[in-house]
Amino acid sequence: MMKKLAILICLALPHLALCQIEINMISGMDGELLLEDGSTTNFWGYGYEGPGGGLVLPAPLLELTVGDEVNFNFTNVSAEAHTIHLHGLDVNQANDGVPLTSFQVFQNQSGTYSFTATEPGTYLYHCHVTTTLHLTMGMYGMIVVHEELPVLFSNGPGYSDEHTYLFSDLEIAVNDVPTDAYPFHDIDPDYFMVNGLQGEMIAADNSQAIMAQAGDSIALRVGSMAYSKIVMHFPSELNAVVYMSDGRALPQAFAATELEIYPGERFSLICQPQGDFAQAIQVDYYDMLNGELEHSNMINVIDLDVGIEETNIHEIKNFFPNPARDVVQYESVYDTKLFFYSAQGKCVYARNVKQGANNLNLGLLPSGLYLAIDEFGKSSRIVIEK
Ligand SMILES: [Cu+2]
Repeated sequence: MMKKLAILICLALPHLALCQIEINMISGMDGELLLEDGSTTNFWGYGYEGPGGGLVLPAPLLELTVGDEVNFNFTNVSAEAHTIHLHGLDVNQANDGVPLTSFQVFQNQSGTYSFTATEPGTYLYHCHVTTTLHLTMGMYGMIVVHEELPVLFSNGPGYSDEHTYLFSDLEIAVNDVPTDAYPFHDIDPDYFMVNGLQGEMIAADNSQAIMAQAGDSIALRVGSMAYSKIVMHFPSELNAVVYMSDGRALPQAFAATELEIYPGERFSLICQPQGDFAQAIQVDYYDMLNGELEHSNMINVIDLDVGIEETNIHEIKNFFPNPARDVVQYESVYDTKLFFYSAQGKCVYARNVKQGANNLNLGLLPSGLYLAIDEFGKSSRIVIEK
């Protein structure tokens, strides 16, 4: 994977490449976050300097390799002081971004956090000034420290592909008018995100989907900066095994169909999909105070071997009319979400459906053959003819 915009100076030694990494970011308070309903709200965050840079939520994913010597430079272009806390990384106190023991960076000043990436794993970074407010405003990102080889850790399991999912949430009233400092439990989130995207925006962004063939080994790096408790639900066909927690290998790896992630936690997993795995990973967000389910998001899992022409899985439901031009009726035996895949295997559209008859307007899809798969892996074909 690319280390975007990082400047690398590598010294090739007989068995080891030591890299000096310079990361240059800005922190700011004038971000604009697009929400699922098309509206926007304010966010504060980090981003790369220069052309193509600017504030993003979450902050840029940092990919390092064990042994990298890192200078994480940032310039604060906003009115309030900020820091970068390297959450979980083995750094010394002077470089960990906690204001009292490290340093803050004030308006139009720059600072550098220096550390060596000693342990492979999944980490986070975030601002540690008035933490509850600056976090919920969006000042967080993920750091992955890779081994030289594509393995989770030395003598650990290997993988052929890798996905990162950072879960977070926000309370719209706070982001719209960020005036106060809050105790942690006063944040009552009402927008719930996967990599900064909500709801149908996740399915619409094909890069969020896991695409695999049976037998592949796919690494998942997951972490939470949410104020909610996260529960991931893995279809059993994914054969998800949790190998690492909070930047260390677990003494005993464990198979998971459910994984709870509390605020600040990270896990590294390997999935080895088999059978009818073209489903979705459900991500539930629970209120930390009363335990109520607040929201669910879906991460698509696509079987690259299921060509639309040859699919024969569970043709249990049908569209009427079929072929259709725009509005079709779809009968569902349960409440679920339908993901529409083009003949190229790309998820192009997603819609919630209720138990019973649903009228769906598919008029925005170009003419062609589509495979509609629900959250339980049941599929139907629909032809759109304009
Ligand atoms: Cu801050």
